[in-house]
Amino acid sequence: MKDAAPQTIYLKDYRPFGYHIDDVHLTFRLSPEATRVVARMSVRPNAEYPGEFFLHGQDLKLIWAKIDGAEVAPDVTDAGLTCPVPDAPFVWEAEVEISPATNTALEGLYMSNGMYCTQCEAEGFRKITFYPDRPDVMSVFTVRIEGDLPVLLSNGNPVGQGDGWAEWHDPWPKPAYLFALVGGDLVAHPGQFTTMSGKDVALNIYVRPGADEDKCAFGMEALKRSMTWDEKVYGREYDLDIFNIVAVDDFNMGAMENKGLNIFNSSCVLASPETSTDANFERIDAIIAHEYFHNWTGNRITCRDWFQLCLKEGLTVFRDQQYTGDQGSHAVKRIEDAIVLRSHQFREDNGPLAHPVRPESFIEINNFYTITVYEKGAELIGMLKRLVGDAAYYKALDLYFTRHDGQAATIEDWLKVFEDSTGRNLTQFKRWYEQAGTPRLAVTEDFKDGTYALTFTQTTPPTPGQDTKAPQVIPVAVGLLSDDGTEVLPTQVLEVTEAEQTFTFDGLAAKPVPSILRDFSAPVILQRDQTSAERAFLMAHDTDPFNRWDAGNALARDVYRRMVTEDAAPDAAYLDGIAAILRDDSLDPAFRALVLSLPSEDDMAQDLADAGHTPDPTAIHHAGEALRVAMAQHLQDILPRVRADMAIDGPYSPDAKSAGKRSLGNACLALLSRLDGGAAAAAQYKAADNMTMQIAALACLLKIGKGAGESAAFRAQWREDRLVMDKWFGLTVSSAAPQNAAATAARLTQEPDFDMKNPNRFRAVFGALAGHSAGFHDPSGDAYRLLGDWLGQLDAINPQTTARMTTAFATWKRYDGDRQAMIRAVLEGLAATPNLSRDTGEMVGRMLGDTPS
Ligand code: B3K
Ligand code: ZN
Repeated sequence: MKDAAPQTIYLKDYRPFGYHIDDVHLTFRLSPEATRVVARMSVRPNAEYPGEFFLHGQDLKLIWAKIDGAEVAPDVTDAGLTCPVPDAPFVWEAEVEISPATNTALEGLYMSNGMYCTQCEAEGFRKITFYPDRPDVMSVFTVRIEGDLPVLLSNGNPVGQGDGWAEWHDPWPKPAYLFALVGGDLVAHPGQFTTMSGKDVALNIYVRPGADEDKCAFGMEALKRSMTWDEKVYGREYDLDIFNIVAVDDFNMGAMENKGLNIFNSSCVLASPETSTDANFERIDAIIAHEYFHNWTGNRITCRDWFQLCLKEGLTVFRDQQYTGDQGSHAVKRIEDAIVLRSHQFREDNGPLAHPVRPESFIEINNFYTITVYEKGAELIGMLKRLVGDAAYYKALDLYFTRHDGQAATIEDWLKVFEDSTGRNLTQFKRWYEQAGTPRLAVTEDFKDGTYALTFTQTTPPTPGQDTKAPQVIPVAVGLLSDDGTEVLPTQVLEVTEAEQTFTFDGLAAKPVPSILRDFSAPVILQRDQTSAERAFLMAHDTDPFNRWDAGNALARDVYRRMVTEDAAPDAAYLDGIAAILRDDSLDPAFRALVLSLPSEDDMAQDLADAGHTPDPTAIHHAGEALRVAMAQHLQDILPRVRADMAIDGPYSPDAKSAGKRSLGNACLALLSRLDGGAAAAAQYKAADNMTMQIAALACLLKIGKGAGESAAFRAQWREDRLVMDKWFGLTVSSAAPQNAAATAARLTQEPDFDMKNPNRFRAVFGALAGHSAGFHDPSGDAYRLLGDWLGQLDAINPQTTARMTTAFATWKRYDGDRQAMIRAVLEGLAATPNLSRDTGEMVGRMLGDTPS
């Protein structure tokens, strides 16, 4: 049943629920198309906030309902039910019927390859039973599952099992969004962990029997590393006897932190050297850590309402970033995170989908699981830590865990903890949560009589619903260098709080070279007139690795931009700068690989738009290719030597050091392929004994228009491995020539193993198309229409994935009139789709500018 006219929900309208649910007993009788769910809960009126007894419920067939054992006839709508209830504690019971097998939205209880599984965050529990499906209603769950399946799992600890049934009890009160159930023919990869206070925890990763069984070892090690790390760094111990992870093929996102029963997209947990790349290993490690860390930041302390989503997500992302940094290099991790933030979050901030880290309204909350809430949310935690210092940060976190354990908290609670434990006033800092958009921080310098001055001016452009912005507190880490590269002033954090503010440094013998926004200390755009010579100097000498990389990146952007707009030849300062870095064997290979990488084509489109040009994706693509050829020629004497130095003897290991070497070796290979017609890549493809080396070689070949034979061989070799095939589908689209990208994607949808119901496969093809800037924006408009058609079809099957993928169009206003007209037609066509979901309707409306956000 479709909803009535979509309603906007506002933060300002928050009201607590009128009842407490002290405990819940659920009984599931599993059956693909007619699962019965009996719920029994102890209800108590909330004396402080009396209200109507409304239980959410969606797509449920009510069989019966009882209050204190007597049957009642509630008033049921397509959003839930209301019922007259006693003004005293009572027992509510209801039985409903649901159909997991036909639930293609993958929200609530559904089936994936014969396995029952659930996804309840944000509002999926209401598709399982009638319940106050809101995060501030926390209760103790006991679950009985009946079904003829070898493995039946739910949250908490197992309390009993027999032939065809199992019972679970979770002692920790939790909101319904953390409920989970799994039933299927599964095998466990077991593990064990002893916590810091000596408690034994049984660990399991469950997969379907067969090939996946060999792909669990890395995930298990990652889980143990995460458990140890959270004890060591945050003093947080696990709190149940068992921790289960289940791999599921059909999943709308990466993974889900259900209490004691994490459910993972199989692409985010299964790994083997032959089938997974270094990037896969690093991502799996980070996601396992992220979901595990949610046990404290999300589960023990949850969110009062969905507007507070960043409370758990920003903090948990920050924690997983710290963890990944600890596994390898903090500098490299910081650069990688900044690349993602600038490319995707700044892009979101720049368009019609911009919203604050804590939004104030939404139509469909699933549309707000965004990079702004997650990654910018994490940046806010990082800024707070930088402002108060490490020791004060961990002290505040201890207070947060003590004060709010077992609660559903708010951003106000979070900031109050910091205010109380540090004495700092965070009123201005809170604007970071409330104001959307990326602040621009312009800086000018002055030097006179031994005094050096830096003047900062901050402005944030208007975003939907927010025309004016107040100044924010921006921690700017600054160091000063002398002209021989030695540090005159080590890093200090300046706190920019005014619209315009000057900081002075006295007693300097000569005008220094400033290194500003070290370690990317705030998610802002630094605007500064800087010569190529100064950038090249910083690229060679900055003692802050982030800014050293960033100086090279800024040079690359200049060079690239001028190649597009002026047909200029690449600047020698840039080419000499990267040559010097590449040659410097004292530098971390992963860092050198990052210095060799260019801004993406989409980054350049944004860069050009910011500079007042209308970007032409085709011209950007050709300039990028020409720049790579120029780089290859300039570096041709060094590339083979460095690549050879990066060779690794012995068996594959995904550790950060080895991965860094492969990353640099493959960056060299990509450039070399522009010179040798692909000979080295073809040889590497043949010799490869792990996926990182194999797929990098294939990508190099396809990029230069070769590799048809290798691609076919790859397809044949890995046809049965769905995760490797997702890579092949994606790479085939992303390496197509721009004018063939849409046709390539269309052709792939005809392959027998293309399955639009599987989000991984759909994203492999269409995510790659949307990410292929020149192909997606090909002047024919074919890619726009192809994606629009497929999203129109997918919406009826899976609204969440559809809505998310509409963001491919979010930058449409950057482009020329023809492209805009074609995209508008696609968006309007989607908006007019009969029975369009609330999810997609909201996204399309915001992009067309119809819905205020
Ligand atoms: N909390 C989940 C995301 C839920 C998304 C709902 N549409 C995964 C995570 O952030 O860890
Ligand atoms: Zn999360």
